[in-house]
Amino acid sequence: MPEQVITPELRQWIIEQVSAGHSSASVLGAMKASGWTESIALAALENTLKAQALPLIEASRLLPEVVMNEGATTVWAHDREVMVLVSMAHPRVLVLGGLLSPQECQEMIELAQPRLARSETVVNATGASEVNVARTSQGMFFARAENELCARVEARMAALLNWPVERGEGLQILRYGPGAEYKPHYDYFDPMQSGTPAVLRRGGQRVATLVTYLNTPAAGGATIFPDVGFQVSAVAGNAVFFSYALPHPMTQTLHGGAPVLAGEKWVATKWLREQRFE
Ligand code: PD2
Ligand code: ZN
Repeated sequence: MPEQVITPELRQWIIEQVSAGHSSASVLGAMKASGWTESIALAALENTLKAQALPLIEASRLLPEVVMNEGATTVWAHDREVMVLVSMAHPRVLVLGGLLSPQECQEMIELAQPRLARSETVVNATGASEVNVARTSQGMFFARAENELCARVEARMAALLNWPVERGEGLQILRYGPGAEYKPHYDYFDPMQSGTPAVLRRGGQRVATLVTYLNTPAAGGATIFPDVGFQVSAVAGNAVFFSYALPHPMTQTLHGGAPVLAGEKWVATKWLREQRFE
């Protein structure tokens, strides 16, 4: 009976077995046959494959990404210089400064505002997840390139993230009132949900998210990543970007909008798809 500890040797053995073509199930069977408790064997298998396999999957997939010159703190995006304030590898998260000008933030809010009012009584159904709030949050979508501002901002985001405009959804604008929050969720479509195949026909999976803050709330409203204890303050014109190579929690892209404690919060969200989104 082996000691029930996941050693580097055990991890190495698991990788060898899987690399040699043995299925996870047969590796699990072999571990159980040699005395491992099923739950511990499963945990060892999952941990090892996550640590070894996720980076391989990430490396083999083309994802939206900011490409910077070595040592640079800013990146030129179409028509504007954008600051890269924070860069995290796992999960892949970037905090960007000055993506939109103060005037562009204001104009985006003004263009969205009348359409929020009209959709007041409509139940919010974004498909992937819902804004969980008490009547205080409202949303609307702009069509891609619907107006000059959207077209300009989308061209900038596409250049910034090296991802064609056609693979992006239209900008979604959200307004959170006092007390409103967005409970932690994933932005990808859950492969186990029955409605997902239909959603995926229109551009494939979501692979990355860019949330741009259109104002600075008086208090609260940070974007939080609970898996990694990380949060991004909502500051007008700044943005948080994150990508996910797989529609799986192992990407650690669980995120939410913390409650707005005073004032209001406006964001513009751009979701990037694998393929052309029409
Ligand atoms: O407003 C946010 O901070 C936020 C948080 C989580 C926005 C979204 N998700 C989203 O638009 O998906
Ligand atoms: Zn989200």
